[in-house]
Amino acid sequence: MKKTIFIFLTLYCFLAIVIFAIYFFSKKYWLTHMFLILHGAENLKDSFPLNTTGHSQVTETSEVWVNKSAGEESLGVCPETPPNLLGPFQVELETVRTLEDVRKQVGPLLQVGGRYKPPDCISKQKVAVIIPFRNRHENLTHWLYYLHPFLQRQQLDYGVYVINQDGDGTFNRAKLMNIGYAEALKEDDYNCFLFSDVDLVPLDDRNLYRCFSNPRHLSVAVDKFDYKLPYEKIFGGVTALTKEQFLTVNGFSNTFWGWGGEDDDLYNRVMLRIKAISRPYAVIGRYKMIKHERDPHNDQNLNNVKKLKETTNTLDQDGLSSLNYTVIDITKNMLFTFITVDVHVPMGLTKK
Ligand code: UD2
Ligand code: MN
Repeated sequence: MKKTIFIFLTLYCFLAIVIFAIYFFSKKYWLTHMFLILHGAENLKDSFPLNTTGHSQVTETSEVWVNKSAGEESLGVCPETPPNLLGPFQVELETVRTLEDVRKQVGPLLQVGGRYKPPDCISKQKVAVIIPFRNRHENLTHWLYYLHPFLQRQQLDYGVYVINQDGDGTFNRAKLMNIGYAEALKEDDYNCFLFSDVDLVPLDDRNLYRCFSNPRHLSVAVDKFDYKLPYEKIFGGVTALTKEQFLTVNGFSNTFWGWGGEDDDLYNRVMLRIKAISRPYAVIGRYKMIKHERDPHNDQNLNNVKKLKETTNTLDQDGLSSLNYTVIDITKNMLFTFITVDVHVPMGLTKK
């Protein structure tokens, strides 16, 4: 009898030890499990190194997870309304600014060529900002000083292309725009083109430098014109067209030499092919034009007025489809890509 009781007690103790052991190990597993869940590292437990244990390893692993989640693949699309806009802001153009000052101020956030992407979201559009240029360096410095922070507040994915007409032949703003379009597309798959005079500084960052469902005229209230449209059909200054819209109108005409008319011709093209434009409200589309005289070799060309009656006939032959030019030099710095081009000024217009 004693022997039976002894065997029974031994078995009982053995069973108790086994049950306790099972309980002990399973509890430890659940504790670890709960810790991982609380630290958001549950999905990484399989990657724990086998030969290390302890909290420091767990923490390190969960940090890796946090870093990964902050990477670009996990970024959301930028909101329709950028969250950090100022609305109206002060612009003063008296201070003498150098490119070096501007580079120090806004350069660190940019990539070579005046390129920028918002760090915390993915922009829906990729915007090429095209500036027609010759010998307006002071204007360009002011423009860069105000526009880079402005475009960044708007969370745009953008690049700035300054298209510099070589030589002193008659200026051709519209052809420089077409060249900017073609050259920017050689670099990246831009789907929106923002054409801006170098002397126009916006006064309200709710005026979004992106493309809309119709070609957009942005500079609706310029100080020089008393903050009013000088005429209803004006389409000069700052405009934005998607790649598709720009192709539909065959770009600008290449044959408007000298001052005037090229902007009205683009308006005609848009009205013939797309039939509508869009504009921001005048209270938002406000600008300062940096004061300037008419430049040399950019006299008003009365021939351009006559050409405006011909847009219907010229649209298909004259534009992106007939664009020819020679790139002389491409220079990139942190603030912009500077492309010097020979626009093939016709004989007889080379000096005036
Ligand atoms: C008006 C239009 C402009 C254009 C022009 C006629 C507005 C607000 N502006 O501007 O878009 O249609 O009439 O051509 O509607 N440029 C140089 N160097 C030169 C000459 C011109 O860089 O030697 C560039 C520069 O970007 C300048 C732009 O061309 O801002 C237009 O020339 P403008 O400023 O002399 O013409 P403006 O103010 O009469
Ligand atoms: Mn001007």
